Amino acid sequence: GAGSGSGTAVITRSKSQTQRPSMYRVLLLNDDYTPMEFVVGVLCTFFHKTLEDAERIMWQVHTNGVGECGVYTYEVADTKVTQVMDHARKHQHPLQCVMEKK
Ligand code: NFA
Repeated sequence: GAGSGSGTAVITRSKSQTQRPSMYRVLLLNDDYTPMEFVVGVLCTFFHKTLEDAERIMWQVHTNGVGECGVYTYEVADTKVTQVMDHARKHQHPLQCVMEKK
């Protein structure tokens, strides 16, 4: 380090003034039972997708097993996951919604 007597200098590189928040992907997972129309409704209602985008994302989840609903800050992503999981449970569908750090 740069303690007295070492004869070496420490050069510090300070971080930028402003910090952007970490972003989180909200994902839907495929299952064999949740109706396709229910998933499209979830995407329109909770993620404000157009019917066209909602249908595209639903088919992507159905085909690939997973698909992205949106990218949000932690608190917003966490709220969306809770809303979707509560909605699915209320309708007795096994739909799973999760978040992951980008
Ligand atoms: N795989 C479900 C079905 O065939 C549809 C579905 C799509 C479920 C996307 C969950 C997520 N009914």
